[in-house]
Amino acid sequence: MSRTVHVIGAPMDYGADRRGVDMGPSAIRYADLADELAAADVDAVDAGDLLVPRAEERDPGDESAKFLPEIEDLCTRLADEVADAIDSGHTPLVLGGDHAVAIGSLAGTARDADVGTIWFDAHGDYNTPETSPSGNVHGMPLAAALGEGRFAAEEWANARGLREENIVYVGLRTLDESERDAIRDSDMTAYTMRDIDERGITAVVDDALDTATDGVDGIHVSFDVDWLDPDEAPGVGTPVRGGATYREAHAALETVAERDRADDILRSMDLVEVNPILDESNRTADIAAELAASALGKRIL
Ligand code: NNH
Ligand code: MN
Ligand code: MN
Ligand code: MN
Repeated sequence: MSRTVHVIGAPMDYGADRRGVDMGPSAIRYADLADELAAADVDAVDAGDLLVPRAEERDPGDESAKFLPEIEDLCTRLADEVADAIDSGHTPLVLGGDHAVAIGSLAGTARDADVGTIWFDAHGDYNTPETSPSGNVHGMPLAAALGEGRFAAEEWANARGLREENIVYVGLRTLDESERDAIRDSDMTAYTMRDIDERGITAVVDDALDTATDGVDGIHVSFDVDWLDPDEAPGVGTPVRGGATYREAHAALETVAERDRADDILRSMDLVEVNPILDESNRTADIAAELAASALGKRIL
């Protein structure tokens, strides 16, 4: 039975300081996403982009969570589309946009199911409006989904069936002070780049999959391209050196695909934070398109 991937563009840059990440969906499509998905042997339906008013037309408003009403509007529509795609038996692939779009993906994928997630990211994305040093919502999606701090009162942002004990970070390398304590106190599991150095990426992802899939209906893979080393993926707004190599990133997602082949665990996926303005010859978008294929089952042999 072949899989149908439902591609949804979420060209939003309200959640980050650097403009340009709203062009991510175009850049990833231009990087031959359709051919890559065909090589993964999946059927793909491109649902186009959600409409997003330009940030320049809006006022950022509350400095502790900038553009939150605009993010609510986009994420509410995205959650509905993700949930509908899953109801039709399809696998949503959300193209960002900054990582705040994951609030919508998670709310949709975990609307009527128990869900775990693997978070590939340099960052923890676990700030709340109360703790964020920047007020940028792309640093908050996991806290929003879990209803932490002020997000307890933002029902649209809460991912009903997302279970904290099934959330696993892979390859963290920079955290804000407040996030570090909150992650330590949480029931989430966190593997840092150091774990990858010591044990190798496939062993770490295998453990992450065990935890993320334990007792749930499936997992959401949220892939922030700043997880990759900036030498590989320079087109990101918040680069941090010491990231995953090209092969580590593919091997990580090939490991997800292998588990999915055996146990049918992959419900939905995000590819976020591709910023074509900061990129070199679209190489970050190229890698993003390739990585989608690896996650969805493209094999070398
Ligand atoms: N932690 C910082 C903040 O809250 C940076 C977050 N930036 C990201 N997250 N790109 O993935 O602003
Ligand atoms: Mn569909
Ligand atoms: Mn992120
Ligand atoms: Mn990041």
